[in-house]
Order: sequence, then structure tokens, then C-alpha cells
Amino acid sequence: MRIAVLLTIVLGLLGAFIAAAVLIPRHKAGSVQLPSSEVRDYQGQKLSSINDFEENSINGPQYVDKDTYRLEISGLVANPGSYTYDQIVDNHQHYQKVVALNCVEGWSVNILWEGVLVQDLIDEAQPSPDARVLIFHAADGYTTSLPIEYFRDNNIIMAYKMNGVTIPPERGFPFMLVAESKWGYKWAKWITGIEFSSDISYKGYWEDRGYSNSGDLGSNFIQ
Ligand SMILES: Nc1nc2c(c(=O)[nH]1)N[C@H]1C(S)=C(S)[C@@H](COP(=O)(O)O)O[C@H]1N2
Ligand SMILES: [Mo]
Repeated sequence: MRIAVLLTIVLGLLGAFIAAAVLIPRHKAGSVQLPSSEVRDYQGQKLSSINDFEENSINGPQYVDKDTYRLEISGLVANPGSYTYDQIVDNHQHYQKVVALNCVEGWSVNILWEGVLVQDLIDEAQPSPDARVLIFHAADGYTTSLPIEYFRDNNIIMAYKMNGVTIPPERGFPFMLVAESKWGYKWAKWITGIEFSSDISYKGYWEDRGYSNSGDLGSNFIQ
């Protein structure tokens, strides 16, 4: 009789443990990112909002799938490659800076960017001496180019966050080039490839339509 009671208790407890193990949700590896609100003040500076951008992309917003995404490094390099989102974000030093984007249409936004240094990607790619420009390719077919020395000289970053939140699809997820001191059309969004080229007269989407190839702020943007 005693044994029967003991057995019932033991079996009952065992059943409860098994049920708990199956039913209670467990933590997956890594951390779960909860939606956070964007930073609007940074070191005494007022920042613009993500919502202050005007939507004027050539083919509308692009929705890039993080799991199948690859960044293609190609052209005049010893070490071409195809990198996942995590390989870019997790395997590189992170940098932050506040930089204003100015569109030729007359609006601007001041944003806190976080990203990886393009020079780190250049160093990994090991460009040949013939490589003079980097051509950025994007998910919507957009391209734009900048001289290879521009990135080191200006500590240019390729951003994955703006105002402390992951860049939303409409604003260029997964990566946007923070082309400091250049007009907005040099700030490639939805970057899918960086091609190293010798063609210093290469013209991107807007450059080919008459906008200056240097894209320098302050210079006349119409050639
Ligand atoms: N892939 C891609 N990147 C792009 C563009 C675009 O159409 N496609 N437009 C450029 C222009 S003209 C500006 S001003 C900035 C900011 O664009 P947004 O306000 O549409 O985000 O993105 C730049 N990068
Ligand atoms: Mo623009």
C-alpha cells in the first residue's frame, strides 16, 4: 500500500516535469531584439527622425530578406567574397557618428549612424593597384561610385543602424552608405554589392542622368 502511494507520487512528479519541459517556452541561443524607440538627442545635439526622410527611391522601398541576403565583394580584388548579414555586422568593429544627409531636392536629416568601416572591408578584399573606385550595387538596381581613397580619408561607414534602431526596410535595410559630405544620391541604400573598378568615369544612376560624379556638397550638383 505504501509503495503504491509512493509510486503514484513519483510518477506524478515525473509527469509534471516532462509536461513542464515540453510546455514551458525555452530561450533560444542569442538575444531577442525588442523594438526600441529611436534616439533623438545625442551628446547635446538634436537629431532628425527616421520619419523625416522623403521617399523618392527609383523603384520604391525594397524588402531584403536577412536570411538569404549576401554582400558580394567583386572586381579588382585578390579576395572576392559573399558575406552574410551577420558576418558583416558581427565580425567587424562598430563605429558611430552623427552625419547629415542632404538631398538635392532640398531637404536634409541629421542622424546618428552606426556601422562598419568601409576601409575594413577594403583591407579584407585586398584591392589590386588598378582599383580606383568602389561601385555600390543595390537591391533595386541602383548604383553609385566613389573614389577608393575617399573611404580612408573620411572614415566612411556602411550603416546598419540609424538613431539606435536597425535601419528599416524603407530606409535601406540591411546597409546604407553614409557618404559624408556628399549629396544624398551617393548614399546607396539596400547595398548588395561592392565592386572594385578601374573606371574613374563610371556613372551611377543619377550621375548618368546629369548629376555631378564627385557629388560634393556645396558644388553644383548639376554638371
Ligand atoms: N538603392 C538606392 N539607394 C538610394 C536611392 C535609391 O533610389 N536607391 N536614392 C538616393 C537618394 S537620391 C537619397 S536623397 C537618399 C535618401 O533616400 P530616401 O529618403 O528615399 O531614404 O538615398 C539614396 N540612395
Ligand atoms: Mo536625393
